[in-house]
Order: sequence, then C-alpha cells, then structure tokens
Amino acid sequence: MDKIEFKQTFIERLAELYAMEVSDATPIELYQTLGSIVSTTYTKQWSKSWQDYRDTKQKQVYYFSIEFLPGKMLKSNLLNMGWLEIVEEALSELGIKLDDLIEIEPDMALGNGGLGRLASCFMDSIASQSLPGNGNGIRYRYGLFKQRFVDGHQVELPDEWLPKGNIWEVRKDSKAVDVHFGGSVHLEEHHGRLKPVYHGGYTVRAVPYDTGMVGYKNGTVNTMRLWDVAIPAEEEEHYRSIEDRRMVEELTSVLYPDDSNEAGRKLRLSQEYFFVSAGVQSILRYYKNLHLPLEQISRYIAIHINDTHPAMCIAEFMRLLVDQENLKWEKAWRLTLQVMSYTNHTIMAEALEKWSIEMMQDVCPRIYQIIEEIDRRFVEEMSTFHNQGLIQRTRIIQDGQIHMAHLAILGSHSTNGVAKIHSDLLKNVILNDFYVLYPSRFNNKTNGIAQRRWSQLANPAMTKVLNQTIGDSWHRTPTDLHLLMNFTEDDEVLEQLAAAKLENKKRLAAYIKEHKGIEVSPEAIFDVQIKRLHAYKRQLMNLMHILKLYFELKNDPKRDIHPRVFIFGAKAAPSYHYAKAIIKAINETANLINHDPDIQDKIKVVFLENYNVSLAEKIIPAAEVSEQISLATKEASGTSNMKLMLNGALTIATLDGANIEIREAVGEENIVTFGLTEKEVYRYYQEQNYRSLEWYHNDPVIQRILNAFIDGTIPNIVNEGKQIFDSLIQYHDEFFVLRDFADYCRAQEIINQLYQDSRRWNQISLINIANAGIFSADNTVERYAEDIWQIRPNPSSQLGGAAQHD
Ligand code: CJB
Repeated sequence: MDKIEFKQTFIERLAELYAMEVSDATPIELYQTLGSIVSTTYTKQWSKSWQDYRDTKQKQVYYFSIEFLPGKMLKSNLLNMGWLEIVEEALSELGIKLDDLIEIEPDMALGNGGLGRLASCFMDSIASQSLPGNGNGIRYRYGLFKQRFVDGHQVELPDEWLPKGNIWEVRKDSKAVDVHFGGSVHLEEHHGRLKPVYHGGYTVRAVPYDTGMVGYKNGTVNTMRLWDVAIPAEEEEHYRSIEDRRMVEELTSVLYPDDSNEAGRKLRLSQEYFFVSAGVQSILRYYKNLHLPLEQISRYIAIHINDTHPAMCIAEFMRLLVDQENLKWEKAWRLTLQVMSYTNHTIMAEALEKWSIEMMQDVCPRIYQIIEEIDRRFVEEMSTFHNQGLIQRTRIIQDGQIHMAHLAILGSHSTNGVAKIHSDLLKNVILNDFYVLYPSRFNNKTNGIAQRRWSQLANPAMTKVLNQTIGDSWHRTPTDLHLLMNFTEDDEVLEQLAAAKLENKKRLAAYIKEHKGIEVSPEAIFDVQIKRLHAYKRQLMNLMHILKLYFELKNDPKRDIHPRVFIFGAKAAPSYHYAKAIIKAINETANLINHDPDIQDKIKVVFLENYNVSLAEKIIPAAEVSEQISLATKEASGTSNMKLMLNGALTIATLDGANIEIREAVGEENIVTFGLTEKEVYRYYQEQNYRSLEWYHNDPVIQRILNAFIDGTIPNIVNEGKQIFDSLIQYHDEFFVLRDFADYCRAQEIINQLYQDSRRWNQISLINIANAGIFSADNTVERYAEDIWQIRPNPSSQLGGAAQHD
C-alpha cells in the first residue's frame, strides 16, 4: 500500500465506521480507524498462515504461559507489516500525529514482569522467524495493577483495560471448550478398562479470544489465544445464585500481582487448570481434525510449559489420551514426554510452586488421580535405583504436597534454564537429583528480547544513525549490529550516537518534568534500575550508594562528581511489605535530596510511577548506566540488561544471570562488574559465616548510611526504615547487601571516572550496541525450535523460511 492509497483508505474507513471526516474525529476515533485498517489487512495473512500450517500439516508449538505482557501493539504491528513510515507520513499529511494515536492504546499488561514480557518477546520472534507457533494464556479482565504513589507509598489501582476496547482480539465462540471443576471421581470398569465417573462439580465454558501475532515483513501471522470464562447456556440452572456466578467470573478476573510467590490460593490453581484444560483440549480437537493417527501426535504438536504454572498440561494431556481417547497409559506417557517441554525461570525456593493434595483434589480431582498415578509409577520404575533417597526427593508428591516443578521435569523431555549460569545451577545444585536421573533432558536457552521493539520502535534516533552507518540488515539479522565494530574509532559516528542519546535524554527529562515536577539536566548521567522490586534485586544497595554520595556532598559540596540522575521504575507485589518499604524509602530520599540546595543538582533521584512496557520504551533509550546488581545466583537471567545494552547503556553488574554473557560479548573493559561470585556466595552458604553485623561495625560508611534509615535523617520512614535496618542486621542481610556494598561503590566510582572521558564513554556505548545482537529473541526462539520443539519455518512464508535482508 502506498501513501496515497493509505490516505484514501483511511478517509473511507473513517467514513464507514463513524460517518465522519478527519477534522471532526477525536483521537479515539482516529485510532480505531487506523487499528481497523491494520487488523483487517493482516487478517488475510492470518488465515493464510494457519491454513498453511493445517493444510501442510506442519508441526506447531503451543507456548503455555499464565502471563503475556505485549504492551501496545499498534506501532509494532505497523513496523512488522512494513507500514510504519508510510502511515506516519500519510497521517501527518492528514494533520494527524501517529504518536497521539499510539497514546490512546492501553498497555496490554497481562503479566507481572520478566516472565510475561519474555513470552511476548517470543511471540514476536516466533512469528518473525516464520515459525508455526501459538500462545495460550488467560484473558484477564484486569491486568497488573496501576501503581500510584501517595505520600511516597505505593498504592494499587485496578487496571481496567478492556472497557477502552481491544481492537486486536477476535472472540471465537465456535472454538469454545468446556472445563470441568470440582466434584469427585471414581473409577469403574468398562469393557475391561477403568473409566472415570464424575459426580457433582461444575462445568464452565472457556471462550477463546485470538490476537494476531504479526511477523516482521514475512507475511506470517500467528495466534495468541487467551481464554475467557462464560457460563454454558445449558448449565444456567446450576448458576442461579450471585455467589455461584461470581465464582465463575472470578476465574479470569485478575492477574495475580506477584511475580514469584503465590501463597497457594485456590483461585490461582483454578486459573491454572482453566487455561491448561482449555488449551490442551483445543489442541487435541485440532489434531483430530487432521485425521492423523494419535500415536503420531508428537510429530505435529509441541507444548511448552512456561514456568510451572501450566505444568498440569502433562496430567491434562494424559487424561485426554487415556480417558477420552482410550490409549494405554504407557503409550500415552511416551507421547506426553515427547510433546511436553518446560522452562524454569528462577531458583528462588518460594517461587517453586507446590499445591496441597486437598486443594488439588478439590479443584480438579481427576488431575490429582493422574498425578498420583504418575508419581506411583515413577517410584515403582525406580525401585531398583541404587539411591532411594534421591527417588524420594524427586517424587512429585511429598509430605502432602504436589511439587509442580517435579511434575514438569518428570513429564517432559526438556528442562531448560534461561542463562548459562542459571542452567548450570539447575543441573549442578537446584535440580541436581533430576539431572542425575535424566542428564539429557537438561539444556540452556539464554533469554532474548524483541530486538526491533527495543530499538526501531523505542529508539528511532539511534536507529537512524545505525541505518546510516551499517545499513539495515540488522533489522532482520540482529547480529549484523556487529558491523558497528568497524566504527569504534570513527568520531563522526560516535558523536552521532551520542547526539541520539542526548535527544532521548531530553525527551525523558521532559517526561520527568511533566510527571514528577522534577527538573533534571540532560547533561547528567542517566542511571537506570528498572525491574520488579525484590530484595534479591537489591534496589536497596542502589539507594545506599545514593545516600553515600549525598553525605559526601553534604560534607564537601565541592566534591567532584559528574551530575547523575538515578532513575527507578518498579512495582512491588501488594502483599510484599518489605519491597513497599523500600519504595517508600527511595521516594523519601528522593524528596530529601532533590530539594537540598547544598547538592546543587549534582544528584537527582526520580522514581517513575507505574513502570510498564510503555514506560520502559521511554526510559531505556535514554539510559546510560544499566543497574544489574542482583546477588550472584539469584537473577535467573534478566532481560532489561539486554534491552539497556542494545540502547547503548553501560552495565554495572554482578556476575549473575545473563550479565555474565553480556560481559563475554562486550569484553571486560566495556562493562563494570563487582561483587561476590557464585562460588563465593555458595561458600558463605556452606560455611555459614557471613556476619552482616560485623560489616556494619567495621565500616563507618555503612554505619552512617544504615543509621540514616532509623535516626530521622531520611524523614517519614519510622516503620519502613526500621524494617529495612532490621533486615540487614537482625535478619542477617539475606542478599549480602553489606558484603557487596564497598565493591559496588568502587564500581560506581569507575563509572564516574569513565564518564569524564566522553570519547571513551561513547566507544563503550557503541560496543555495547554492536554486541547486543546475540541477545535477540529471534536467535533464542530458533534454538528452542531446533533443539526442543523440532519445528521448522513455514516454507511458504514470504521469506520461504530463510532469513533475507530488507
Ligand atoms: N521471573 O518474572 C519472573 N517471574 C517468576 O515467577 C520467575 C522468574 C523472571 O523471568 C525472566 C525471564 O526468564 C528472567 O529474566 C528473570 O531473571 C526472572 O526473575
């Protein structure tokens, strides 16, 4: 479509939809019009993609995830369709600013953080690589809460995103399936086989809403299928009371706002079974329509379990094969192993899901029976194994609880971690017992990011410089960013990149001014920590360093530091009081420092509210320092580290997660690392000889800083300050903040020094961009496709499955 054609279509569509002319239409009407043109256009390719998959019987993967975090989709759809520039220009000729329309779209925030965002990055890359792959999840009516600060405290407001209209989804009543909950099940003999007989319980209808996942300029449009709940018409009489109806509606009402620790609640388990059962049933229905033998299903279908939340896929698949399709258990089990694969995203014990037997029996009794049988057979099969202690430790059911990670590992052919160090820890420490039993199941797949969103969409200024310098092959082949390494000594390119960064910083400064009323200088270093608020991510250590600088400047206002703006973005789980205390402490410190005339604007602290995908797109292009400071071993991978690197920020990092691979990629001189290593952390655990109190007593700087939390230096944090202080002293500083603090300050001083040499800084920035290509999710999903899912690019995609340059 060219510009003239587009303008014509736009004017016509606006008239069709609203009987209006451009000059009369509101931004919402204009947005809806544009969205309608975009979606009706890709719909043709959407049907072609799934028809191709069906007609040529291509193997497809289904990515089951309880969270998807796509953010806004208008601009990324335009980019992937190859329309972005034309549309922007055409609209501008009609007197419309594309950016104003983009603002209208609500962020689709059906995820908490890294895990959900990764799922969406994968959806983009799977489509962009012409891979036959679909998402399967829940259509929550309320996404992740909106965060507001009131007197520095986090307050959570509901995220009502649907009433504003979601132009991308298509409801498909004809594809609905029923999901049965509760009641009881007993087994009866039927033609020589045991068959389940259900008593009581209730049935709900799962209705899919499909969203097209548009691939990058390749004609592929895949499906993200999110399930909503409805009461089946024929079951109406069972749902007479308001209570009963509410119970059903609740199923897809809210996303649990905790990204790592769900306190075993029944509703959560019901949500898990709901989207698992709906998804697996619809896959099987599709497969049966292909009229292929059931025994061959693993040649055509792969199911991926994203963290343990969808681990019941294994038992549900067994249920359908055995109860419904009458397959023998052994055969069904073999197929299940071949079809299923699992990703682990964390080693934090509290995030490893466990459910009580009673609760699972209550929610899905047949699934419980099947898990019990899987467990029984595992123990039986392993009865001659020399180490029976190991078998007891790896069982699914232990001490009245069902261990979902055990189910996921024992019931699948692949378990992967999300960065080298994380996968090694799984093999050697956390899941070592399983590794001993099934070494070939374990593998690593380092995370990746949707490269184009985090560069072309978020950072047009940098993109322009890159395109002029190295051409645009990196759009499709992100490792071509490496061509930039030819320009490390090219002053013009270095300066152009620096100018792009400055432009982005000015934009962010304006945003900060508008939203926080804080004046920040674009000449200052923009230092960024954006991620969920967690003790292990150590936002507290960042705050302590800020306080250190503050006290130094108070003592000596002439102290020579380059002005720095410390920018935070982070939501805390509503029930995570410690994390909320840290938010309050950061906000109060910001108030204190930002208004202190002695500081002369040398440091500013900005905590931006409601960190989400859209805000990340504003912050990341302007960032110069990327704070990746988790305690070594605790951050499985991290993905903001990759996004910030791609945008030319220098990483200050512990040797944790993917930071280690970033260091390998850029070289030691282009990253600043500090802190305990994995080995040192484990030595402390073994020898149990970390005494945080000693670090407090022996270090006057630490003393001064920690006292500030309890002596009124930081105002209005009587309770929060005490909680923080106690966590470090009385509760022994679980994440070694005091132990790593001095080394962190040393690393920060290196950054301060490096920044004085702007040429060197610009080189580091360029080298980071140049080496970010390997962290593209395009690359990551290709590895999944080849090693785990065994799926191939659609041969009849416009690219013929092969990577081509634009
Ligand atoms: N992660 O966001 C979550 N939620 C969890 O419950 C467990 C882990 C994060 O997943 C990301 C994607 O793999 C990782 O990069 C990150 O380190 C991890 O904390």
